[in-house]
Amino acid sequence: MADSAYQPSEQALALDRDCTTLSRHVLQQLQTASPSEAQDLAALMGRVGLAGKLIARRLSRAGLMANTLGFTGETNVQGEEVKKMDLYSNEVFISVFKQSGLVCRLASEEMEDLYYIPENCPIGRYTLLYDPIDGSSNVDVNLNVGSIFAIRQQEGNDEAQDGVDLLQDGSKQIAAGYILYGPSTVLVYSIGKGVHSFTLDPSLGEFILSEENIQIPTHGPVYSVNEGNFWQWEESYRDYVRYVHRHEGYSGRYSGALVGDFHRILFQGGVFMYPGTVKKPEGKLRLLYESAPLAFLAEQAGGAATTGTQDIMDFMPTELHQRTPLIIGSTEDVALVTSFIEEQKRMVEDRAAAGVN
Ligand code: P6P
Repeated sequence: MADSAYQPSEQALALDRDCTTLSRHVLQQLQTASPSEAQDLAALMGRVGLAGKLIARRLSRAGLMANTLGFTGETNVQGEEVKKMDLYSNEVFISVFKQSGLVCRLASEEMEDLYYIPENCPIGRYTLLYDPIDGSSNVDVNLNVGSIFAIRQQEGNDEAQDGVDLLQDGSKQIAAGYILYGPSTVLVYSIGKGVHSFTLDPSLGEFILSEENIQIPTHGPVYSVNEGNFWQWEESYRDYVRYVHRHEGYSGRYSGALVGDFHRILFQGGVFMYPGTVKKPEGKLRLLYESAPLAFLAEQAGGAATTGTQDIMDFMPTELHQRTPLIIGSTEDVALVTSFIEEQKRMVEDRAAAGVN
């Protein structure tokens, strides 16, 4: 009888996929790593998934629950009005990672200082940096929001509790990703071995693998920027927007939530940018828990991320809530934006050389 190799049925393949949970996927990628490192990262990613499920559950019923929509009346370290979902989501991450046993410190957009979990610190060598709800102004109008996270190894014992070891470039991130709360809840992450997405199956209560090794197209039609700031930008950014206005094949898409805008570009290509403005010359977005995690993903997916003059992944922060301008997405589209920046720089240098002010 011919030796017919076993051909799994469609059903068997579907079941295999349903069994590829987040923690399982991390372990599969870390087969050559030390068992303890693999187990730690699998556990940490499982915890990120739990935080996402808790936040998704609250968001799905936000309009029906007291104390969920609207503002708390407080202002955070960013000088922004705190929304009730910001506070709730921040507390979700604190509770979830307290019980992780692995994370000693939390750095959050919503907390001025580092949050220490003493019971974890003797053993826990990890720091979680996160924006618990990115784009929270969208919550009250039921539009997409996200959580952004990065995981770094603690270096030294941080006796002064000032987290100086966190003020390092993006290469120190050992994992990064985001959770997008949209029509479905999607978790996208990388541990430096490609970018992968998982979709929350509410009937299972599990994030199930939906896309592996995502690659950003080298060019795409989307440009994503708040054109309401047009007159606050440097001329080079205005020149770029004039270019896309005058050329076929570009579409403006801007949701007011970085995670959703980046997610679209991750799959369809294009560029997102938040340049410095007159009010915020250093930009609005925070490096350690917004731009750097997404830059990690972008580079893992074959894309690019820059401040306009320096790769985001190389930028050395001087403070925990460091802001930078952000241009991120397809390599060709990011390069087109930076070509206008370089052209402007050349013009200024030429005028200076000619003694023209
Ligand atoms: P603007 C949300 O507040 C956020 O941090 C990002 O999610 C988003 O891309 C940006 O700010 C929106 O800022 O100034 O365009 O409203």
